[in-house]
Parts: sequence; C-alpha cells; structure tokens
Amino acid sequence: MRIDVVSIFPGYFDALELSLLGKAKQKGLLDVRVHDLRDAAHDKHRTVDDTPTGGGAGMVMKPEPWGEMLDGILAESPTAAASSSAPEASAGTADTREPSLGRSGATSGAEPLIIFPSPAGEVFTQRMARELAEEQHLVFGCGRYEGIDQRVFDEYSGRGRVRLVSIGDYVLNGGEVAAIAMIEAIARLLPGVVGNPESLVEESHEEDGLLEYPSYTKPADWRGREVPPVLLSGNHAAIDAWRREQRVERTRRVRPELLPRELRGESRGRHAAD
Ligand code: 6GU
Repeated sequence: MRIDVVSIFPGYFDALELSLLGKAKQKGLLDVRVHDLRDAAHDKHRTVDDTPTGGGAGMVMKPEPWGEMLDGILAESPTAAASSSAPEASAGTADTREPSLGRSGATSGAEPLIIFPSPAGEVFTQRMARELAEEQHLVFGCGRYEGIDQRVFDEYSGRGRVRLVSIGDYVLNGGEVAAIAMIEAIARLLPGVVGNPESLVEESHEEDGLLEYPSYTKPADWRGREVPPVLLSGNHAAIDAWRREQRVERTRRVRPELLPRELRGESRGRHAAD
C-alpha cells in the first residue's frame, strides 16, 4: 500500500518509523511518503493560511498550496486511473471520467482515495479501517487552524474519491495525530504487518464487536493479586467460556451500545455472584 501524507508538521510522522510500522516499511509492505505543505507555498514566508472570508475567528488554509501538492501526488500515484489533469487542462476531458463518488468514496481500489482528517467528518471505525486496508493508494491531507478552504474538498471530490474522517467526538489542533491513528489501524491489517494474524481476530471491535477479555501472565500471584484460577486449570472449554463472559460483562459495563441485540437486557452472572 502507498500512503502519502501532506502536513505543515511532517515531523509528527517520524513516529511511523517505530516498531511494527517501521518494519512494514522495511519489508516493502507499506510505502509512506510525507510532504511538507510549505514546499508548495512560494512566497517569502511560505504562507499556507489566511483570514476567513466573511470574517470570523482564526485562520483558514489557502487553497493554492493544497492544489499544487495534491495535483503532484495524484500525478505520481501508482494506481492506474490517477486523475492528474489540472482544472484548466481538464476542461475538455472532464466528462469522460466516471461521475464522482463524492464524499462517500465507496468502491475500493483502483484510484487514490484522499482522506481529510476532520472533526466534521464521518467517524473512523474498525470497519472503516478494514475497508481502507483494501486500498492501493491513500492520501491524507492534514489541515490545521480552522480548516482548509472548502474549494479544495470540492475540487478533489469532483475529480475522484474524497472522504472527511473524524477519529471521535473531541477536538484536536490538527489532522496529524488523527492521521497517525488511522494509518496505524489500517497498516496493521495489511498481510504480513502483524506477525501472528490470529492476534488480529480476537481483539476488541473485531469479529463480534465485543470488547477484549482481560489478560494475565506470570507470576500467578503478584502483590497478593491472583490470576483467576480458571486460567490455570488447563480446561480450555472453561477458559473460553470465562473469557467470553468477561467480554460480554465488560462490554455491558463500559460500552452497552456495542452489545449485540441478543445480549442486551438483564445482566448475567448477577444471579450467581450477588
Ligand atoms: Cl480528524 N481532526 C481534528 N482536528 N480533530 C479531531 C479529529 C480530526 N477527530 C477528532 N477530533
């Protein structure tokens, strides 16, 4: 998978060199390229922002550096159908393309998908991570300040697939940390990135949507806190049943909205324990 990232703080993405993802890059499973948006700002101060038209607080990212940067990235896309024509040049050919899939950006694959991390976007989930792991080329456009000039989204959703994606209901200073979270969630699903693929299926939010069971290792007694005896029993059916029950009860307690319909309602385990 190829991933391009555009940011005014490329240093954030040094974190991607560490651990699992660094190894994935070394193995050639993942090709991440980080671009400094200011390289596409050509005035003396390499300006990327300006005051909001119509007034208001904060600053807005100017469209021109984004246009130059994204045009360059799309022109170099390893995918076959990369749309590379500039607006002036595309006037006569624009109608020959498929109609835009717009924000929904459905259908995976053959052309780049541009993701703008934004608190105003659809919420990133494990399901979306799985979907995005099927893509050949992702481009993350990380905005700062009050956001990016709307015409950048309009331009690229008119030419290809664009999605605005949020990582949750809270506000970050920019898209960088959100992009790192999404890239990690996506990249670990690529074949060969996680050493033991079985460790992918038992996790929270995978398979049945329940949260993970609690894990223990040695020693069996630590500061008087004992490992649950069932885990030392060697009875694998009993262990599986215990873990399942832990997952259901933890989900009921912490994230009841994730519980599958058939498990909603009255708590189990109460009858025996209380
Ligand atoms: Cl993607 N960006 C920003 N700035 N804040 C966020 C976010 C993204 N997701 C949640 N909060």
